[in-house]
Formats: sequence, structure tokens, C-alpha cells
Amino acid sequence: MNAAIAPSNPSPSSLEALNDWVQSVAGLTRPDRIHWCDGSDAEYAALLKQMQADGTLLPLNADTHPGSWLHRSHPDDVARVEHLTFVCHENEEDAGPNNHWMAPAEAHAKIDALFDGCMRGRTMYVIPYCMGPIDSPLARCGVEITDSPYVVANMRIMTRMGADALARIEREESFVRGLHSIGELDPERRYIMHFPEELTIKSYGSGYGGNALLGKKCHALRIASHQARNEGWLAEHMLIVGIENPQGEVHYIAAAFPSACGKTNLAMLIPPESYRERGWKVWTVGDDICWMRPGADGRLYAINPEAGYFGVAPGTGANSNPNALASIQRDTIFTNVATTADNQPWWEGLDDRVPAKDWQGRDYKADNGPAAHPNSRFTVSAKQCPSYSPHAEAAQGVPISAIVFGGRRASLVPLVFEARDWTHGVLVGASMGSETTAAATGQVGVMRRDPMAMKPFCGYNFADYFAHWLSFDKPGAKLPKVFHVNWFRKGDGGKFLWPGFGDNLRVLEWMIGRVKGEAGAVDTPIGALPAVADLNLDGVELSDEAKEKLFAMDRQGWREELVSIGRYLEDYGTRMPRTLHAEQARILQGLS
Ligand code: GTP
Ligand code: SPV
Ligand code: MN
Repeated sequence: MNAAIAPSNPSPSSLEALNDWVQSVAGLTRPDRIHWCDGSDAEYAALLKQMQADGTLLPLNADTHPGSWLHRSHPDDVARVEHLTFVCHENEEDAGPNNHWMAPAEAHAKIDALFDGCMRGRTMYVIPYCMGPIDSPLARCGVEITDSPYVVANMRIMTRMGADALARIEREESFVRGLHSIGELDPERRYIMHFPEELTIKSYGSGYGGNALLGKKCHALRIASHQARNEGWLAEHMLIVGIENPQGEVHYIAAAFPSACGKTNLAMLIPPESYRERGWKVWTVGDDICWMRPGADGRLYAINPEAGYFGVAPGTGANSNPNALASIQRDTIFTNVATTADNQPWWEGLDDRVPAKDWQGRDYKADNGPAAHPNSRFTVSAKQCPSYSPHAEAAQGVPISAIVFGGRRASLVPLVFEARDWTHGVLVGASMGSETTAAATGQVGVMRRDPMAMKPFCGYNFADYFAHWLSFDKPGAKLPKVFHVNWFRKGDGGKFLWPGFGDNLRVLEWMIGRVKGEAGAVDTPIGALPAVADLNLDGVELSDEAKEKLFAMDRQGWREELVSIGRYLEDYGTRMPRTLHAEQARILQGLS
């Protein structure tokens, strides 16, 4: 034990490797106190009180939003920073063109220099956590060390944190090491670094979700995707939703959409009234991350490694996502939303009240831009969602019937199509494109390739990742069907052509019909598209333009798209599986 640092509570762990690491981190960062988190209610209450006292958390209207808080971040610290995020394999090639790379020794040296003494005067929190149900063989554990009580509070909602996780870590003697400090919150002194071969994450200079809640994107995607490749499973940026039909059958669907492209909304979908009347139900398993692996019967089984939702606030309203809205009426941490005169949280798309204060705490003026930051978020326990699935905590996971890829594509891409087989499905995922959003810093609305919605999150070379995906197609495998959707197709007037949200169930019903061999479709070179009559559109008014654009395959446009996809695959050189080149060539051939 380092004599200079008084622990506020003694290490509850007998695991030498853990105690040694905590002491070496303390020796580097020099905190005044070390606090081992036990995950108890009393600990959480004390943290909230302390953050209220120092202004980190502002209480919200306790009548309308009991137990809820507002956090206003530093205005330069509101989103993921992809340009400052590094994946540090020994060999640059293993990180791939999809990642920023730095040699591990150089990266450690650079970031350790920032950590040197950075916790002086602060408390260092040690957070043992488990990603996934605590008794699940698919779950994996980690320990995050941080000097941010806001991070501790969010990790408590987002993960299974505390004594049970520590017990599992001691049993397994293996865990992902995450070191985080908010530092000076200076964008010039900010790095998010990953060392997949060392199961280690180091993050400095940001308090924002994806940069700081290390269980989430850093562990459950970047580190886990690399682990998953070695161990024969998949760690994906996907929601998991159960669709129950009037016969009581539940089909689970996993869907990868890029950040701020509709995962939380689809995971919590409320069926249109006519579907509700007939007995359709939707069950939320997860809204952001999916870990899945083949079961004994050859199907893929999935768990949600998270225990909460870190959801986008803007656009969440009574019409778009009533389940999310119901979830966040109490015991929620809001980050960078606006407030009304009576101190309720508010954001664009909630309702037509006029806010009093914007996300920076200034008197609201329309000239200053949106009242809530476009990437403002809520953190809430998954259990508070009315549609939370009774099988969400199942240790073995839920069987996946369909995998869906999708992005924001204003043009070209139809509402839905089905890949003809797994290999084609992998190409569909690998060639996904989407317009950038406010979830990461940088320009919004720029179309980029975001394969499987994993561009910012894959912890290794995309070429190897696609090969890993292809490897699941082997004798005995009963793989899900693969689909592609686009809720964001726009008409000539610039408006969305598809109503989206609850009406997306109409598309999911068609997919389930395809899985069961019941629904019709038209074969095209890009895959099987429904005819307008193959979808239940009762009660939906679609213009002729919408029918034309949502259900048609534009041959010339797709030829250009396939040429562009071919160039994209070439960027990965000889490492890219030839199978995908062959698949691209086959489709292009079909289009000529
Ligand atoms: P991350 O948490 O960043 O990974 O985002 P997400 O994929 O969970 O996205 P989310 O469901 O929070 O949606 C982001 C934005 O897209 C919100 O403003 C939604 O209102 C909007 N959105 C979601 N689904 C639809 C849809 O079907 N149609 C349209 N037009 N907008 C949608
Ligand atoms: C995303 O950006 O995809 C999110 C939010 O889900 S974050 O946790 O910041 O990654
Ligand atoms: Mn996400």
C-alpha cells in the first residue's frame, strides 16, 4: 500500500493484480483519497449530495421529475472525439485504415504524462463493473478508475457496478483495465486510447459519455470486438428488440444504425394503434450494444451488456418515443438539456413550451441556436422502461431472427431490402453509408461509409472484422436473415418520405414474414425488395413520390454506388476478404 495515499475505504479485494494496478495508478495520479465503489444505494445518495453541493448536478423540478438531475458539461466537451481516439496495437496494420493508430509505447508515454499528478486534491474512484447480466457466460467485467463522480453515477446506471462485479472479477482473475481522468477538460489535452492486446483503456480530458463511461464504447465495443474475434463471438453497435405477434411468438431483431440514427427509438417502438388492437407487442432488450454468439442449436444468442440507456434527448417526444419519455420521468440524469421556467428538463421535439434556460445555463434566445445541445442525453436505468423485456436479463441471451443494417440516406437507398444470404448480408453491412450526426464532434450531415455502424468503434482492422463476420457461415449454423433499412429517405421537397417511428413496425412485420417464408418480395440485384402491396400500409398515407422512391431500385444510381463500394473495399488492400470483392462484382454485374 502506498503510504502517501489514505484510502477512504480499504480495498475490499483480495485480487493482487487489481490491488497492484490501483496502487500504481494512485502512484502516478496522486489522488488525495481512494474510494472503492460498492454500488450501494447509500454510496449513490452520498455521491449525488456531494455533486449537488459542488454544482456538478443541479436538481430538477422534484414534483414533475423526482430524483432527477441536470449536468451541464464544459461547452467544449459535448460529444465523442473520433480524431482523438486511438487504437494502439503493436502493428499498425492490425488497427487498420478505419482507426487512428499510435504505437503502444508512444501512446502510454504520451497519456501517462498527462495523468502524472492529475488527481491531486481529488478522490480516485475504483469502479468494478460487469457488462451483461452478472450470471451470464456472455458477460465480461472491467474496472474503471476515475476522478469524476459524474462518471461513477453514470456507470452505476449503465453497468452492473459494485460488489457482485468485484466477486466475479476475483473468480475470473481477468478484467479490462480502464483509467480515466477529466484532467483540465481541455480539447488540446484530450486522448481516448485503447490497447486491445493489453485489455486496457486510458482516457484523459473529457467527461462526456462515450469518452468517459469506459464500460460503454471503449470496453463493450472497441476492446470487446477484439476479444470477440479471438473467442468466436460478436460485439456490435446494435439494439436488440423483441417483436411479439398476435399469436404470441416473439422474434428478436438486432439492428445496427450509426450514432443518433434511431436505435433507441426502434428498441422502444410503440406499435401503431391497429397493431396494438390486434395484439402486437414490442419488448426492449437493448438500445445500443449487442454481444452475440452461436448457441448449441446454431442460432446466434444475444445479450445487452448494458444496464441503462444513455439516450439522445432531442426528438424524444410523446409522439416519437413515449416509452423513452415514460422512462425518464424520475431518477434520471440529464446532460446538456435546456430547462423551463419551472425547472423541468426540455429539448427540441419534446413539446411546444418555450424554455427559460439553454443547455449552457444562459437565458434562452433563439439566436443562440438550439436550447438543448443536439447531442444532449439522458441516463436512466433500463428497468424504468415500460417495454423492458422480461428476457432482457436472461443469462443465455435471446435468439436472433434477423439482423438489420441501416443509415441516414437522403437519396438512393430504398426503405428496406433483404440480403440473399449471409455473405451478401456481410457486404451490405460492410458497405453501409450514413450522414454524420452530432454524436461526434465535426461536421454534421456528411455522407461517409460506416460499416455495421462500427466505424468509430471497431477495435481492429475492418478487413479482419469482415472476415470474422464471414466466418460465422459454417456447417450447422442457423444464421439470421440480413436486411437493410432506410427511415431517412427524403423527397424532392427535402422532407422525410417515410413516417418512421411506430410505423417502422410495418417493415419489421415484413421481415418476420420473410424469416417465416410467408411474405412476398421482388428479387433485384441489390436484394429482395417488398412490393408496395407486400407491406401492411393500412392507415399510412404515402404520396406517389414516396411509393416510387421507397420501394424502387434505381439501377443507374446503384451502379454508381457499387462502383464506390468496390473502391472502398480496395482501400483495405489485400487484407480485405476476396469473398466481398466477388460479391460486389456479382451485384455490379447484375446491375449492368
Ligand atoms: P446513439 O445513442 O447515438 O447510438 O443513437 P441512436 O441510434 O439510439 O438514435 P436515437 O434512437 O436516439 O435517434 C436519434 C434521432 O433520430 C432522434 O432525434 C430521433 O427522433 C430520430 N429518429 C429515430 N427514429 C426515426 C425514424 O424512424 N424516422 C425519423 N425521421 N427520425 C427518427
Ligand atoms: C453514440 O454516440 O453512439 C452513443 C453515445 O451511443 S456515446 O456513449 O457517447 O457513444
Ligand atoms: Mn451508440
